[in-house]
Amino acid sequence: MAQCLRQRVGLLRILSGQSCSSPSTIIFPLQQYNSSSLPSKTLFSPGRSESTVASNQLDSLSSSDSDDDHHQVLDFPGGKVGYTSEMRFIPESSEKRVPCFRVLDDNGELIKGSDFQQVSKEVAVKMYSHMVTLQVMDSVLYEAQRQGRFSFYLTTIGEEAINIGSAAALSADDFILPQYREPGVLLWRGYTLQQFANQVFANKADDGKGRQMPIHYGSKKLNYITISSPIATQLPQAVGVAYSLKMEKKDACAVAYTGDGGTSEGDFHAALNFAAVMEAPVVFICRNNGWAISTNISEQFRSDGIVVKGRAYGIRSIRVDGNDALAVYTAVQAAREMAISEKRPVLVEALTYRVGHHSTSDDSTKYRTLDEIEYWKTERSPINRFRNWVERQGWWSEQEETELRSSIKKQLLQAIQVAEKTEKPAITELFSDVYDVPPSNLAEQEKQLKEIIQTYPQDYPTDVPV
Ligand SMILES: Cc1ncc(C[n+]2csc(CCOP(=O)(O)OP(=O)(O)O)c2C)c(N)n1
Ligand SMILES: [Mg+2]
Repeated sequence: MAQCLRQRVGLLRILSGQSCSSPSTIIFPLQQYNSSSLPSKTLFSPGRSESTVASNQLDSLSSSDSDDDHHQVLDFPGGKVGYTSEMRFIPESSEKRVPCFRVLDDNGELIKGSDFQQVSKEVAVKMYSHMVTLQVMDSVLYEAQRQGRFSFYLTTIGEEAINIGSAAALSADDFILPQYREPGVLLWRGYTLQQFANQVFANKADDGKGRQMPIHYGSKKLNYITISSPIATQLPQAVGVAYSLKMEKKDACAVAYTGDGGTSEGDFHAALNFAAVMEAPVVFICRNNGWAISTNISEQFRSDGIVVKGRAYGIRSIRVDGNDALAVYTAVQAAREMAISEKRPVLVEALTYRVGHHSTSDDSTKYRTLDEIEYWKTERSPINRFRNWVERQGWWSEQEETELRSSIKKQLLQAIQVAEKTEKPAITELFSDVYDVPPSNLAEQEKQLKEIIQTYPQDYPTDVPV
């Protein structure tokens, strides 16, 4: 077996993009050579990337423990490859699944010998408070939607550790390209509860001027690109953002979030390949929560999740326990550091579970059991786990918990009242901000819309100024 090489970043071990193979994942060309027998020159140019060309991987492998005597290599475009006379296919999957990086056990106890980035009391308490704020915001806004006060909502319940753990590991200069189940990242960056409420109520104070569906947040000030409904479009866009950051020599990266369902889109694959080839400083964070609405992951892919897809594209990758805030924080911090300093993409697969329904348009009990949901809500709660750890450090108490929850609830109820009372944007706002001078067809559409509203007022909301 070829020796398994691992990259180390601080204490954290990350799956190297190409060269680490477990006994059952045979990477066919890499097993059949011995570095001492490599020809000194290659006939083919290795291309631009010093870190990812195949010839470098061969050079960097110190020895092969194969008994195979075919220690010969051939030059091909892309670099030298060993050859074998034995016909062997790469197996479709390894026997062992890629392990999941974890720091805290289910009880919030630190696992001995864990590679983890220590956090200060201040950061830990801020992380915990934001996880709770997100949870309370979700429950209050979800209820408000069920009362019919606005049209749609989607919770992040069960994924608070991914949201807050990753947000805390990033810098404000990093650009976030979210899917939609990452409002915690925006919360961490300073988006206020009032701003969240204004968006879902689509009022005049909303940053998006009420043009988007609820939960499609965005903030130019906070480098949080507005959410797009079509799944995975943010992924290739993130590569472009990352590439421009690299060209401008910024000490920042792009961070793109996707769900497991997002990886079934062509855009995911285009983005990974594009990022690898362009050596773009982008961190892809995949929240693998088991479901894409009612489609289980078993119907989406047959690979060992998402993490192994990184290697297929030549991207360094790690699998992390998405319900462990400290593990997410540690891994994302290391991924960010590598992305920026080494100018390369990194993929983080965070395993988790979507505890809520997909959205208010879904009833998840139609396709999964209540017991399963309850188990993840209670036994595997990322909030309880992190709370146990923070309490063990002596940084949190029952009294602080009660005060925090009641204060956030009050702030939210107040924010909802204000948002609900605030006027809606005028209908003309639908047509502004795209063109300096609106073209004639758009001006015509605006005129027609106003006429239709005036003719059929009963079919249009009365609170939208025409
Ligand atoms: C291109 C496209 N196809 C389908 C949809 C409908 N849709 C919205 S969310 C979703 C599931 C996405 O699942 P996942 O990426 O796993 O995210 P999760 O909801 O689990 O966080 C689907 C299919 C869409 N918005 N865009
Ligand atoms: Mg999902």
